[in-house]
Amino acid sequence: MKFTAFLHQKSLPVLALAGFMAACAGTPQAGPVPGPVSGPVSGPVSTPGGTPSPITAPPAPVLQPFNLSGNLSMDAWREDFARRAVAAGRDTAIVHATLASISPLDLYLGDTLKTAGTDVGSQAEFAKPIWEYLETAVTAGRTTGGAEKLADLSTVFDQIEATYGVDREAVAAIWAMETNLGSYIGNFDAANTLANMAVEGRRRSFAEGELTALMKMQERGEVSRDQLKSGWAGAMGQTQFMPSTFLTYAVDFDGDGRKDLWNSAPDALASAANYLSASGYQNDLPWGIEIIAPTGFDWSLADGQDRRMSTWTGYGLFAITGSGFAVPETSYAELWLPAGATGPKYLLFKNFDVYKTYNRSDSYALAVGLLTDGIGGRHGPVGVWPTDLVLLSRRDVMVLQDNLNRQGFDAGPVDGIAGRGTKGALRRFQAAHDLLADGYPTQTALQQVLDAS
Ligand SMILES: [Ca+2]
Repeated sequence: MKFTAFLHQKSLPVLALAGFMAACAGTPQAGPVPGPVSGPVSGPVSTPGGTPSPITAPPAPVLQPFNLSGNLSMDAWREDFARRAVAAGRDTAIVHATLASISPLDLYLGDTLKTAGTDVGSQAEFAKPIWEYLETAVTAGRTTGGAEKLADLSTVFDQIEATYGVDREAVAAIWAMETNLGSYIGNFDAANTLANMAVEGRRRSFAEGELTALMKMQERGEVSRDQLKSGWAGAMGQTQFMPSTFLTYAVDFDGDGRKDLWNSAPDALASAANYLSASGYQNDLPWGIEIIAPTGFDWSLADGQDRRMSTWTGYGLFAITGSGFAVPETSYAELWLPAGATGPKYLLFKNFDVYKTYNRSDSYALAVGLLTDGIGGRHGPVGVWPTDLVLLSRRDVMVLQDNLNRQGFDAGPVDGIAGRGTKGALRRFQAAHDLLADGYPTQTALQQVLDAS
């Protein structure tokens, strides 16, 4: 009950703060009310004998007033959130230090609503054809740079593999993908970008949870306030950890007593390996294997279901490199067609889903997978991307989703994002109409759906 104690402090700024908070929250509290106290209180306590006993608990520090941020919504949110943080037991000085310098960012609170921070559809993984995304994500610089890092830091990677059971190429691929191997870690203040996200509102609960984690990181003495740099969405350091992930998975691998994901590559890489390991990484299986299939293969089997490798080989699939599948017959994989039946095709294993714990997009996970292979000297894909296909705009996708839903093929919400739900509905439509059932949303496929309406 530190909040009660802090209200008892008779300083004008706190009284003003309490009145302001009551006005904002609409609660019937006009000022500091000495209500029931269940925790330690400051001030003399009378004993039955009438003799004052000494104070046993130190007085809770007063939360200093904040300077105005320049945005009224931000100021009101901050007063309320700071009060709740202190009430929940956060250190008063750290609450203040975390929130004192926040200010509105155009990215979140500008007039033009260029809210890249909250609009999934505007993220690069979803907006471009997958081959355009991969052109910028899987570059020669990242694969050769990653291979050089494996050589430069071979001892560290030996220790990471031994400790966490995660392949070095996979860790380096995440590093390459997230911050270009530590060369760009973002220059936002994590507290400020998360505060802006909270004020913007659509992800307020998430952002407040991450701010709380940021405060706990400081309370533990693992980080200092001034080092908390992040990307625009609050992910920090060379392997881009959100504060809540940091709290659970960050490690001090170089042994200097600090979990420095910003400046220490060993700390950042071991933390990423720790996270991948906890997410279920399997070091005896690949993330995926590019395949080719016999003529007349039923592409509707790319339905998101895991099947045994013995089943896939029975259907006639084999590795495009010509070698056999170097995985157990009893292992499970999913057939995935990132660009339909005419593009590169993959069997995906558990590690693909592990990559998606970093970023839930399939395109992201494919980029990490291709970087994993490329850093290991195996460059893919062998197949050619069908760049001649005419893809759908976001508006076209909404028309497709709406028409699939009307015809009883559940495409999910009409959101203009051709995710797995939409592709699955299209695949079922195609199968029902004896069309090539690869579920890939092209202009041709849209026209077929419209013609059937
Ligand atoms: Ca360290």
